[in-house]
Amino acid sequence: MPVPFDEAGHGETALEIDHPRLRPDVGLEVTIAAQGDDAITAGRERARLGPGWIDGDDLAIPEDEVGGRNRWPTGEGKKAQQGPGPDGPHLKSTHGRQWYVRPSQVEIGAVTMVGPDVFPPRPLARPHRYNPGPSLGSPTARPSLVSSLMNPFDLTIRHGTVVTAIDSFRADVGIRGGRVAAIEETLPPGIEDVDARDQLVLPGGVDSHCHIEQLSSFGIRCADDFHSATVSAAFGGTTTVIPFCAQHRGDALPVVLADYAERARTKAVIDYGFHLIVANPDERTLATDLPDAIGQGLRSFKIFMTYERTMLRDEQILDVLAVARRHGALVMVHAENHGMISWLAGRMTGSGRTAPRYHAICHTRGSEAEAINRVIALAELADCPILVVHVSTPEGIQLIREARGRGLKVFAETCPQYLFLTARDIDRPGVQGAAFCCSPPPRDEAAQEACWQGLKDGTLTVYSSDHAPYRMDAAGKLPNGEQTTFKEMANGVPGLELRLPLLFTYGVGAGRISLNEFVALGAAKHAQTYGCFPQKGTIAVGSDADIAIWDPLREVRITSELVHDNTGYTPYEGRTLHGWPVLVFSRGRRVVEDGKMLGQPGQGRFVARGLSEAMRPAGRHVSEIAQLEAWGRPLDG
Ligand code: DUC
Ligand code: ZN
Ligand code: ZN
Repeated sequence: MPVPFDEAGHGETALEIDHPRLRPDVGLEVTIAAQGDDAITAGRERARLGPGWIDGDDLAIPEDEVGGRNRWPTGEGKKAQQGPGPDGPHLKSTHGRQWYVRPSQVEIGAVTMVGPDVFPPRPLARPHRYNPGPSLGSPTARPSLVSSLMNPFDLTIRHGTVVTAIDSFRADVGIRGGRVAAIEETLPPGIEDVDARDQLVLPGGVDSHCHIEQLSSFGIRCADDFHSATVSAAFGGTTTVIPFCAQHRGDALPVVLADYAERARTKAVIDYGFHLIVANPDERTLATDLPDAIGQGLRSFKIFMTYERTMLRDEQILDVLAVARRHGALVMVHAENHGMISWLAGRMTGSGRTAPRYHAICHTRGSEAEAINRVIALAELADCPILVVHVSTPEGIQLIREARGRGLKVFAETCPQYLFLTARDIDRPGVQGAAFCCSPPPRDEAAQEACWQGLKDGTLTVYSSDHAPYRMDAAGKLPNGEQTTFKEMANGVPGLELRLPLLFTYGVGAGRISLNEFVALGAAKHAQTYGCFPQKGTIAVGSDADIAIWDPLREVRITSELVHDNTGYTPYEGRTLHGWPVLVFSRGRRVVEDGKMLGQPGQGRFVARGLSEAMRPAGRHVSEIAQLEAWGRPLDG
């Protein structure tokens, strides 16, 4: 049934259905595709029916907020009304979802009745209750008995649309002792109340790939310390970061770990975990230090297949994979073929081609694809899950898709720079392009599209910033000023703060992903994959009250002055974003409000992570290893 839209793109798609099976506890699932000038949004929408009439205003988007470029409705944007029409049960559902251009037509497809099990009775809170157990530490500032009798909650967030990775619903959220204590349609007042009407109540973002206060193998310290980086993250709606403790050749892991732990402890304003960069997999590291670190809740290692000073040989990669498999950790892989890159770089610099744009030439797509292919084979041999970080190419994504299709546990990540930048950004006069140099480099529009597709179909598991902050000066990317060659430039771009707002605008706002996918890619899947779900990454009873309240209509023009990291620039300068986190809580404490930082250095806590499903080996041996088992002489036997 085509539904016309008026010229201005304003209007409502009204769907009226009479159905003999309509009951108050039965839902309705409708397939919808909207066609517009240059955009299509398609999806299945579910209208939830309560007894009698649902208050239209509650679920509705005001008419003037629907349609129009760069405008989108709040929440799922459904109106659903049900009531006893003149001829018996009658449903009217008005749909207004996430179109950002003016749709000329909306096609209503299949209409299916779905049973009460799909829409459990109110309260709408998902039945996510978990016992945090002793490892999560004791909650902060428990209210006294008297105050908890008078005010059951320290804080109640009211009237908002709560969005998790799988669900969106109207609810009040009650917070006590730093955790979510109740999610109900209506809750009693807290000691504090926040009105989130017309706003989205989202889990704080989890950024599982960022470099903070990290010492590079060339001895350059990142521009951000744990204070500036976590402040910047919080302003962008992120409440948990997982940066790296970087071991260099010759470093003993416990010393490295203690150093980063101390730096973070006194400065972080939001919670943090750590991955380990393993560049020195000697016997002690493998036998003692990595297992010990896992025991302390550092359940992920990053290894490099390139860079002279950090890359591991295939045998070393297998050693690390074997430890991860045995003790339960996830191995993150920087997959680029070192030989291909350095051979090309030699040719370039040898002939005076040293400008930033040659960085993008040297890091060919093939070098990413070769390394991904190889590390998948290594992971298959070791029967150990891996996560390929910062994937940038269609070829790499396809290899990961195929590996997953074969049942291998190969997870992957992409980052803002591969969705929103291209190699053309690097191609600027002089050394200006250095601001956009990261490894792998941004590619082209086709690669961007492949990354979107990978996020959409689940080939790419998480969306992280890979915040690698360096200033555009001699202390950062330009050690030799204007004469700096692309080989001497520190690799990386800032992104902690804008990661989520960019995805909101170009993902949710553009109709590429749903709000639930936004939460999944920006928060939930990070926590699930890296072993801190549902403490982090969702809004559920028992979860840490890490919550970002987003104003979906807030328009923000990006400038370097607006962003709070220490690089002094942003690759996204001049863009206008739509949708912004306006109030951010970390374990129930306000950290960002009205553009002000309220968090204190040192209030962030270390998050010890546990075993996740992603870390469990698939339990599939290549035929030769299976043969060893059949002979009763397993690999380690
Ligand atoms: N790899 C990263 O993960 N970040 C910055 C640079 C790099 O090579
Ligand atoms: Zn890397
Ligand atoms: Zn990185």
